[in-house]
Amino acid sequence: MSSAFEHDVVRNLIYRQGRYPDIATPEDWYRALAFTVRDRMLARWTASIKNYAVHQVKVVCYLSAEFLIGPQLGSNLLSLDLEGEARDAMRTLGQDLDTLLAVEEEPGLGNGGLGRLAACYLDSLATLEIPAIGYGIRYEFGIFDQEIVDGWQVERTDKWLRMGTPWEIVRPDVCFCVNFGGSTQMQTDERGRLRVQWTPARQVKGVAYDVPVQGYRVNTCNVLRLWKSEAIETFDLDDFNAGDYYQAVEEKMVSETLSKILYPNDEPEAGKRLRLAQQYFFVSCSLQDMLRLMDASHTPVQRFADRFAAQLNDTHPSIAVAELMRLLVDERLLPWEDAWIITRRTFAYTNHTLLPEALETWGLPLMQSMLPRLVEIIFEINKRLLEEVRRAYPGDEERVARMSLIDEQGSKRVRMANLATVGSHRINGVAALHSDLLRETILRDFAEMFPERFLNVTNGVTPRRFLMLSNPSLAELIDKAIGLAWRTDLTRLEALTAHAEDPAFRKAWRAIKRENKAVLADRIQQRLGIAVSPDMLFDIQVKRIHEYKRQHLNVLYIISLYRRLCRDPSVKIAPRCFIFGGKAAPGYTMAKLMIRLITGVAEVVNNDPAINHRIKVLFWPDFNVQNAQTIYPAADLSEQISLAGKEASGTGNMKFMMNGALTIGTLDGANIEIRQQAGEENFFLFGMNAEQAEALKSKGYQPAGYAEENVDLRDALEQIDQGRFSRGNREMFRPLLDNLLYDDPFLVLADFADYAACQQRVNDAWHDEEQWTRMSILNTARSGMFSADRAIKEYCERIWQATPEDIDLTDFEDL
Ligand code: 26Q
Repeated sequence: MSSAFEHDVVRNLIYRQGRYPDIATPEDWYRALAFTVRDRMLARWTASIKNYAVHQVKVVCYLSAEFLIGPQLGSNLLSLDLEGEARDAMRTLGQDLDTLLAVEEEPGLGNGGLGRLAACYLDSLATLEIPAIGYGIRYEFGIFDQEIVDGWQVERTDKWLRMGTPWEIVRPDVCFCVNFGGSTQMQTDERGRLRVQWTPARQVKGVAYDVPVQGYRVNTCNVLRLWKSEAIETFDLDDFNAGDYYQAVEEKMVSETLSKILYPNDEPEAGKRLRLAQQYFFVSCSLQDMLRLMDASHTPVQRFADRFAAQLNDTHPSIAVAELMRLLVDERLLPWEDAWIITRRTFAYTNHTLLPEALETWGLPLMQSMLPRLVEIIFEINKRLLEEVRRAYPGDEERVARMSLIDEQGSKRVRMANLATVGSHRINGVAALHSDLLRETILRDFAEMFPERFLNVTNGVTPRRFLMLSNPSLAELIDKAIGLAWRTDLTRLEALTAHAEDPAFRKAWRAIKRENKAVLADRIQQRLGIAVSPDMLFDIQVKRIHEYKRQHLNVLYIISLYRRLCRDPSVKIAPRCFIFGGKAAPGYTMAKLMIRLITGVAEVVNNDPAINHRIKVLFWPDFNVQNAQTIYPAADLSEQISLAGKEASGTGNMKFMMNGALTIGTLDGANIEIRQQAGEENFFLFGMNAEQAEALKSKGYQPAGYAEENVDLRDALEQIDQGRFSRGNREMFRPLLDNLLYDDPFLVLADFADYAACQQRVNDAWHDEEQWTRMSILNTARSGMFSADRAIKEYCERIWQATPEDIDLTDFEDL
C-alpha cells in the first residue's frame, strides 16, 4: 500500500516535471517533494487570506530590504509535522530525505543579522497566528557565495534561481508602476484645489512573487511578498519615436536591473544610486499593494492605520514615510494634516545600529533627481517638524540643526533615521543597552521631545529552525525530560534546571553534543581536509567579518596560545578547535585581511607537528543559514567579543545559547541580557564596558602602550610582523598591524589582556566535565526569553496592536 503522500510525490514528479521515477535525479525528487509540501500549505494559505479579508483584521506589514529565509523544505516539513511521513514515503521511493534536503539552494536575500531577524519574525508571526505580510525585494542574485582561494576571500555570484524555486508563486496580476526622475508641476484642479503632478522620466513595473510562510503546527500560513522589477513596454515609445533608440534600450535595462542584486555591504556606501532606487521601488509597490487591499475590502482610506501596522526594518525602507504621504495627499486627495496622522499611526521604526558611519543618508541632489516629488514632501515634513522644535525650544538653533531631516554641514544630505523617527509612533532599539544608547546618543533630541515613542524590544530567534530543526536529538532529549510544552512556549525550558543535577541526564546531554561535533568534524574533514577530534573544545566565532566584531582579538589570542605551546610543549591545555566563519563585504579591505590572517594562522598551526594536534584553527567557507544549522549545535564556546557599545544586539549569541554553548563575551548588545538570564557564574565575561570604552577614547587612547606592556601581545604582533603567517611576506599584514598599533578604533589591544585571562578561565572550566555540562544545560534552560515569539508578542502589544486570528480550514479541507 503506498501512502497518499507518496502518491502525491510521484504525481508531482510526472505532472509538474514530466519525469518518471526510474530516471529522476535527486534534484527532480527534491522538487517533487517540495511541491507536495507546498500544496499542503496552499490550502492553509488561501484559508488564511480568506479569513483576513472576511474579518477585516489588522495586518502587520514587515518592510525589509532583506529576508534571509534559508532553506525552506526542512522548516516547512517541521511546521506541518510531515517529516516522518515524508521520510518514509521517500524511503519507499528509494530516496534519502537528508540527501534531498541538501539539494536545496537557499535564497540568500540578506547580508546577516538584520535579514535573518526579519525571517525569524515572519516565522513567529505565523506561529502566533498574527495576520502578516513580509514585503521585500526578489533579488535575482543574493549574497555572494564565498570561496577561499590561497587564504583569501573570493566572491562568486549566487545563482539561487538557476533551477527555479518551488517555493514562490508569481502573481503577474499583482503589479504596480513606480515613478523615477522627471519634474513636478503645481496645478489647480476642477474644484479649485492645489494639486501637484509628478511627471516622471521613467516608470518601472513591480511584479509580486509570493513565498508562503507556514506557522508551526497551526493553520495560519502568511505570505512573504517579494517584488521583481520589469520594464514597462509602452513607456519607451516616445524615445523610440524621437529616434533615441539606445537611450530607450538603456532605460529598459536599468528597469530590469533594479531587483537584480543584493548589495553585499552591511553598511551604506556613498552615492549608490541603484540602492536608493531599489528601496523606493519596493516601498512604493508595497504601499500601493496595501492601498489595493484596502480598496478591495471597501475600507475608506481614512482607516488605513486601523488595518495596517507597518514596521520599518532599519532606515532602508524609510522613504515609505514620504511615499505614503504622497499616495494619500497627491493620489487620494487627503488634506496634509489627516494624511500625516495616518502615516505616523501606521509606521514604527526599528533601529539596528549606533555606528555613525552606518547611519544612512542620501545626497540631496541625487534624491532630487531621482525622486523629485518625495523631496518636496520631505521638505514639507521638515518645515513642520522644525516649527514644532522651535516652539518647544525657542532660540535653540543648534538643536534645530541636529533634528533637521537635512544635514546642512557640507553638501546637503537627507538623514533617513530622522525621517523614520518623525514618521513613526514607536521607535525601538534591539537590546536593552542599545535602546538606552539610542536615547542617549543618535536620537537623543527626539527622545527628549517625544519620550513616550521610544522603547526597547530585545531581539529573538526562532527556536523552530535553530533548535528543533537543527538539533533534533537535543530537542528529543528535552521532550523526554520535560514534555512537549517548551515547543510552543520556550520559557518552559526552565524546567531543565532540575535535570542539570542528574548525572544520567548530563551524560545524555554530553553524548548529543559530542555527536553534533562529530558530524561537523566529518564535514570539516571532507571540505577542508583538516582532521579535528570531537573531543576538542569547539570554540566558534561565526558572523560577518568586521573590525568592531573583533575577530582579530580572537586571532591574537590563538597566536599567543600557539606560542606558549611552542615554548613549552609540556604545558597543559584543553585541546581546542577554533572555528571561524563569515563573509566580508567585497570592498572592505581590512575585513578581507582579517580573513587572510585567520587562514594564515590556520596554515601554520595545523601543520606544526610540535604542538601535536592540540589546537586546530579553521575558516569555514561560505557561512550561510544552511551550514549555520550544523555549526550552532556543535559549539561548546560561543565567541561574542565585540567592543562594548558597538553590537546593537547580536542574534547568533542567542542561537548558540539555545544549543547549550557557553558564551565568552563582552557587556555588549544582548550579551548583557544573556548573562543576566544564564547567571553570571555560567558566562565568561571580560573587557571594558561601554562607558569605560568611551572614557578611554576621549582621554586619548594610545594602543602601542598596551603592546609594550604585555609580552604575549607584543610577541603575537611581532610574529605577524615577521611574516610568520604570510609565508614570509612582511608587507601583507602591514595595514592591519599599523591600524592596531596606531589607531585601533575598537580597542582590541586594550581588551587583550583581560580576554586572554578569561580564555584561561574557560580552559580551566573545561577540565571539569560535569560542571561544564551543568553550565551548558543551564544556558539552554534559560534561553527562553530569546525566542522570537517573545519578541513578536512585545511588538504586537506595545507597537502594532495586532491580535491572533484563528484560521478556519473547514471550507478547504476536502478540496
Ligand atoms: C544600507 C544602505 C546601503 C547599502 C547597505 C545598507 C545596509 C545593509 C544591511 C546596512 C546595514 C545592513 C545590516 C545590518 C545588520 O545586520 N545589523 C545587525 O542587525 C541585527 C538584528 O537586529 C543585530 O543583532 C546586529 O547587532 C546588527 O549589527
